[in-house]
Amino acid sequence: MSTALERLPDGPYDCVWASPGRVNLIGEHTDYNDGYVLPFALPHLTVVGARRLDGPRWSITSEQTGETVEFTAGDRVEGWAAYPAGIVWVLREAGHDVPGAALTIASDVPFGAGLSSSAALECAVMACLLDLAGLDVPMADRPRLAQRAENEYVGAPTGIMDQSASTLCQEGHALFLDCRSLATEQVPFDLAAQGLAILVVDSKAPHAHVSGEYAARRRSCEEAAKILDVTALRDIDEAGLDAALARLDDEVMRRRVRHVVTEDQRVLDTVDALRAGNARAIGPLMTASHASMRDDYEITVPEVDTAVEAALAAGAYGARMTGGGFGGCVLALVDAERCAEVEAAVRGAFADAGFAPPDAFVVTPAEGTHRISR
Ligand code: GAF
Repeated sequence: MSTALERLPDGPYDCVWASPGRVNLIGEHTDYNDGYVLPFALPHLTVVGARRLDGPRWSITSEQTGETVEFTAGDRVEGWAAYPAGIVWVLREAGHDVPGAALTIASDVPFGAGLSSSAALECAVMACLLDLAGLDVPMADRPRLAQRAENEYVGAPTGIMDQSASTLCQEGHALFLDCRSLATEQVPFDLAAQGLAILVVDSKAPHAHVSGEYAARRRSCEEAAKILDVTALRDIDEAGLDAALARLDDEVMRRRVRHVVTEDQRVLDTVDALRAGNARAIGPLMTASHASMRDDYEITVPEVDTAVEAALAAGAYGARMTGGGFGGCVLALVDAERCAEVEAAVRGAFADAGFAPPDAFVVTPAEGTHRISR
């Protein structure tokens, strides 16, 4: 199968940039609570070729659909092209003189699978526009800009994890990000050295009401933080959890808070295990994270629960849904030589349950946003 880079139509381009999708190893719905996340970049890339145009006008062409969307400054763009248009908007808002450009996009990041295809698109477009403009905006400052584009232009109230992962991840590492200070640590994540692998199962579950449910979870956390008189749920640790829960009347809100507080601790414990070179130890943390998303945060669906259960029954050390939820992908930590067996078990369980067949692939941590010379 050809890669996105191979499918990118021949230029000429003034520059070509690539940004990856991501999986989150652990730390779900913690980013907008000022908490901790631990994503790594996928080898799946969104590649953008850019050619400078005269005047403040932009055209975006998708290699996949052949569709071209054109806009000028101040236009309101909808649909998939809202992501690149949002980047033009946010860079101009930040006072940058964004040159007109024709952008051509090819992508290997599965769309709608919870693997951050939108962040990959945003980050690669931003890299192209900054390159064309000759602007040296540090990589560390770019996720905030891309998140603002997604929040304020596209209108999705997401946190900062996906744009940070797509921009800052390094090959062979998971990115430990403190979403309050934005401090980062590249945590070595070389599973092959320990005979292990991460199997990704794309459940293909149809997403329904995702954005409304995401916004509702976020609102509930913010309301809880207000009641508890803290800036964000990050300010509550496990030692203070019971006392915090006792101050909340609403049972649903109590469960949301318990997920966020315990999930932050699981990220810290996962990072400790990886720093100690003990990747197997993260398995139970992954599985506990899944249970918390299923029972307390209520963001899983039968397909992902089935994938997790089948992977564990087939001998995975741990398994969990990754990403925003209501479908999407599951990660399973498995012995490298048992990937095919675990995959077959998940496929069997899906067939038994009458679900559409899932996709499955093994991933290793890849590079964040980078320039392509061609
Ligand atoms: C989505 C969001 F975009 C992220 O910011 C994050 O909240 C994630 O869901 C859940 O951890 O990917």
